[in-house]
Amino acid sequence: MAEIARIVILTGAGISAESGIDTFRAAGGLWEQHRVEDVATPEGFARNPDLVLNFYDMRRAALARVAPNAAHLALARLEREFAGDLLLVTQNVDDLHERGGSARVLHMHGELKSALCQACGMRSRWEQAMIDRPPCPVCQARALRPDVVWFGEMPYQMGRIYQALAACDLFVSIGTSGAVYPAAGFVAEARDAGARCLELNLEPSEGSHLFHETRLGAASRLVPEWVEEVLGG
Ligand code: BJW
Repeated sequence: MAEIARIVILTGAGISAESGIDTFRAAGGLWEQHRVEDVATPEGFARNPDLVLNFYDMRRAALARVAPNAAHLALARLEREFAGDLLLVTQNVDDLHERGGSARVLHMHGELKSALCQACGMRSRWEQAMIDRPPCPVCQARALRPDVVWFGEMPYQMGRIYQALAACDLFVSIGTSGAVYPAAGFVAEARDAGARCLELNLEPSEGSHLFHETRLGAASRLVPEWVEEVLGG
């Protein structure tokens, strides 16, 4: 592992599953409990804002009842101790990477603890509920929405992510089904750019054949083992 200088890591809902946060596509997961088109599209929000605000208010409040697991902690250790470049990109809207100690996390699908003002466009740190239409801290308009990326919307910081994928030696995908683009396409980008691609997942993702290696198991075991390998040389 000594020759690895630039790593890009992509995490998905699977890394937070053992902390008690539901994944999306598993049996009993979030998309079995709620219709995607109702709660995760701009059209669904326009049709029934109360339903959508309530869905995200509940999930934001639930963060207080969960804690980072060994996989989040291991990635924070990697950030502290790895001498090369590391970009941690998460599709997750929870804050478990930060609470596990990661200081530099790119939330490409937004964050539960952030509000996006539809009037002024500003993003503000947000901890409370939105159901009562609180005013935007910047412009005072009662036009806040959850700062999450819904289907049909552009994920955050794509330029920076593609730049890092084009330059990395190692791409590691952790706990994501590979069902949602553009994140599902990152492995092909990295592979085409010459990076080694490693998947750590409970079950093979949809793009599993594109990885040079897939390790199957729980993130809380696989991620600390892999971090130890990288740091141990
Ligand atoms: C464990 C485990 C354990 C369990 N240990 N592992 C082709 C190209 C480009 C776009 C499209 C395309 N075709 C269609 C599109 C459009 C669309 C899309 O992808 N649709 C698909 C359904 C086909 N994409 C979009 O609209 C995106 N925007 C966009 O494309 O803009 C244009 C653009 C084009 C080109 C370049 C750039 C931009 C936006 C997508 C937004 C997704 N939003 C959501 C909701 C966010 C808010 C919220 O949380 O409510 O994001 S959907 C949902 O899915 C959420 C997740 O981040 C995302 C991914 O889910 P994830 O994390 O993979 O979870 P699961 O449940 O699917 O999988 C869990 C995995 O964990 C499984 O593999 C388990 O095995 C594993 N696991 N326990 C380890 N203990």
